[in-house]
This record gives sequence, structure tokens and C-alpha cells, in this order.
Amino acid sequence: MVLTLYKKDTSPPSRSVFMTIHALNIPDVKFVDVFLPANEHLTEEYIKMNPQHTVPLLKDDDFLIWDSHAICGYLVSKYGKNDSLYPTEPRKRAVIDQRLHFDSSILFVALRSTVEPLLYAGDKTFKPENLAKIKAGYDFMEKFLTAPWLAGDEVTLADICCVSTISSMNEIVPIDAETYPRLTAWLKKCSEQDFFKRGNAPNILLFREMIKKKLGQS
Ligand SMILES: N[C@@H](CCC(=O)N[C@@H](CS)C(=O)NCC(=O)O)C(=O)O
Repeated sequence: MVLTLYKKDTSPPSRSVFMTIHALNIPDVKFVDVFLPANEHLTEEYIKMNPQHTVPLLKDDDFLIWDSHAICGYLVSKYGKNDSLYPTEPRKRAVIDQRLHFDSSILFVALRSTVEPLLYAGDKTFKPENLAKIKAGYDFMEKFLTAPWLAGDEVTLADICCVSTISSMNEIVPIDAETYPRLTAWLKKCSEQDFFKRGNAPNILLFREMIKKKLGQS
């Protein structure tokens, strides 16, 4: 097996894959940095591997797969000792899939539209309408969090994928514990997990520094 992950440390979807790799204890992954400001994701060679030119991208021998949610699901199916992070039981799987699609279509879209104008258009402040989208994401999460974990009694890919986005949003719009008690408790619980400490925490600091720099605060 030769596993290569094309990634960017500050990228939330890349961090979902880092956390999954740690949660599954997959050894010997080769990590390749893709420097987006230098358009390394737009080279002919990269586009041949991933026509959507996003990070993360996983290469497993001759198999290529992109989109963090698809990558994480593949890693559990192929390298997990069991299916606990992504159960095959239809109803459990359906609830996790709903959360994963929610991350793709609501949370990450809100985060990306908030951050990109700073990263690539030279904006020095966040647009209020984008900050409102982040708060709307928090509102939904607060309602979803009726069990110990985001998709039930056990930690799953729903937690891993959503927490990489939520922990990044928290750097932009700090989560208010009074308004969002369940979300606050869930984020704390996630941050106590070994996979979070190894795969997300150090890179959140890099994300924080990147944002501060773009806001002219460091
Ligand atoms: N839904 C995708 C989103 C990936 C994504 O948008 N990644 C950003 C970096 S955080 C990227 O590659 N941007 C460059 C581009 O889209 O050209 C996933 O979960 O992997």
C-alpha cells in the first residue's frame, strides 16, 4: 500500500482527513503540501489527478479520490479495523451521511465564502452577510446535537468532518456558550479526543495566524 495525501494544513477538509488517519491509526502516509497561493493545484499534473483541483486529494496506489468526506469514508472502509466511525447499518449510515452533506453544503460553504475574500481578494474585514451564515450553521448544529455525539451515541465521521469546519469558524465567530450550550460542550468533547489533538489542534493555530495576518492583526 502506498498512500499519499495531497493537502494544505490550514484547510479544514484536509484536517478532517488528518483526524481520520489518526483515529484509524493508519501508518506510513506520505503527505504532500499543495501551495494554493502559488496555484500548485492548477498545474497540468494536479488537474490530471483531480479535475476539481481541490485539496485534499488521496492517492492509494493507482486509485485517486478527492473530497474529504469521500476520502474519510474510503479510509474507514478500506483501513478501519471495524466500521464504528462509519457504520454500515442503514439508519446509522443515513444520519451520518446527512451530517456529512450538511458539512459540504452548508457549513463549509459558509466558511469558504467568509474566508476566501481575505485570502484571495485582499479584503481586510469579513462581510456581515457571511458571518450571518456562520451563525446560521451554529443554529443548525445546536438543534442537531440531541445525543452525546453528532450522529448518536458514538463518535463518527460526522463529528470529525463537522468539527474541522466548526473549530475553524470558532476562530472567526467565537461560539457563545450561553446561546449554544450543546455546541460548546460538543466542541470541547471533540477537542479532548486524541485524533483532534493530533490532527486538528496544531493546524487550527496555523489557521488562526493566517486569518490574523490577513486581517492585519499580526
Ligand atoms: N468539499 C471539498 C472542499 C475542498 C475545498 O474546497 N478545498 C479548498 C481548500 S480548503 C480548495 O482546494 N480550494 C482550491 C480550489 O477549489 O480551487 C472537500 O471536502 O474536500
